[in-house]
Amino acid sequence: MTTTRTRVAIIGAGPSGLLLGALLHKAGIEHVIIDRQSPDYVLGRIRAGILEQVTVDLLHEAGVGHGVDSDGNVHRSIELVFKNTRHPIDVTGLTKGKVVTAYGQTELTRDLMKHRSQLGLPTVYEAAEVQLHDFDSTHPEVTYSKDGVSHSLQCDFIAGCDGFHGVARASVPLGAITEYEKVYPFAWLGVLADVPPVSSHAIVYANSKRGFALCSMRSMTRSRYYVQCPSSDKVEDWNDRRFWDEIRTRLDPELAERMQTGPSIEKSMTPLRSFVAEPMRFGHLFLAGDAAHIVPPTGAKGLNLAAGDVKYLSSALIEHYQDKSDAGIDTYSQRALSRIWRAERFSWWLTTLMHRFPESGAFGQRMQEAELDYLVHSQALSTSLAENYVGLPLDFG
Ligand code: FAS
Ligand code: PHB
Repeated sequence: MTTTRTRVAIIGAGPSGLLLGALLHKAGIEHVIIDRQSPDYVLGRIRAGILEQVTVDLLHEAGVGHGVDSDGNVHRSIELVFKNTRHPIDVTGLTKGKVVTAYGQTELTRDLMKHRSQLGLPTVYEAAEVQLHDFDSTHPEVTYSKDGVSHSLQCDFIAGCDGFHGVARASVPLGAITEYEKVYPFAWLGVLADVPPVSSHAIVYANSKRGFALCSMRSMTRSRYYVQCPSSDKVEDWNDRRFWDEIRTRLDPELAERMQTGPSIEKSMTPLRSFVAEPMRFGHLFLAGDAAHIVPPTGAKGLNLAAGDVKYLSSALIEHYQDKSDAGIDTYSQRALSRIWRAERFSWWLTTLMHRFPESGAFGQRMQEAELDYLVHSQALSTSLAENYVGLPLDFG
């Protein structure tokens, strides 16, 4: 067993762990990132596509803003489709100038990985048997094995940035954690294709009798599309032809006509759930990102919530080491959870509004259409949608 020591052990090299590492490095705080997968595996997971300004600002603060600046697509509106008609929502006008940026999580993660590699920061990929020890004491420890050699990493703090299926939350004694969960009765089938996006200035969200559809992008030549499908469906149930035919039935005629189709380069099924674990701190262990919460991707909040957690946690750790104050550490969980629950509400509300719920029948469809009709004609409700979509400020009341 080789024993090393650092200040902060970060479990997980996804967006949360990498962004936390970049911010701690900038503040001169020693840390090590440990992930059980390889970099290629992490990059191979196609996920989020829309960044709030809070997230873009954090990338700049971490010194990793060049990619989103050069290749991100700024969006000032979204479009809602219902009853075969498309309605623009002027997100920027309704929020006094705020925008979102279309920039893939894969590209963001690659930027963070490259930054980390150029700095030569300690990152252990393909670590096995990662275990957390004594995080309720002042001398927590992470053990793992790598290429058959056992390692012990002694540290001051552990950041559990290891996602929904990670080891950090699972290491917390059952009595110390409360979990809130809602599983939705459907999934999203996602397709990536090298065809020009049907809408390059606005994400399109469609409510139709056949189910939800979403039109997004990764660049001007690469599109990201989703359709709601039964939870029991498998990726192999959907060949490209079936996907392209189906998504066009869910859009308005003009958009369906305009959509360019082509071979999928990635196809994946995402189950939808809302999940929050409380609290997010256990002694010297902190949870951040998907390790602590999951939202249905409808509201494009997952990655952005993770960025918010990392901002709160990095500030708290920097304050601990630089100002010898634990005020940030002591309020981390409560501050993060306040913003998380607001995003959980928004993601649940938009998912409930836009998706087909078989059990709610024709009346349920009419209620959704009536609420959408009210929304697109109401300054108040469209402003509420817009201010949540661009992301609530980190210091929101
Ligand atoms: P991640 O899950 O990204 O990263 C966790 C890391 O921890 C992984 O690299 C993993 O290998 C590692 N790890 C896990 N267990 C470990 C262990 N025991 N030891 C060491 N390392 C371990 N969000 C959106 O906004 N829009 C979307 O469209 C969207 N689509 C999604 C689709 C899917 C299938 C999933 C799962 C999520 C999606 N999300 C989406 C949410 C997603 O973007 C997350 O919010 C984001 O990945 C959160 O980043 P992390 O917290 O870093 O967690
Ligand atoms: C995506 O581009 O993957 C994306 C965009 C907006 C969403 C969800 C996913 O609401």
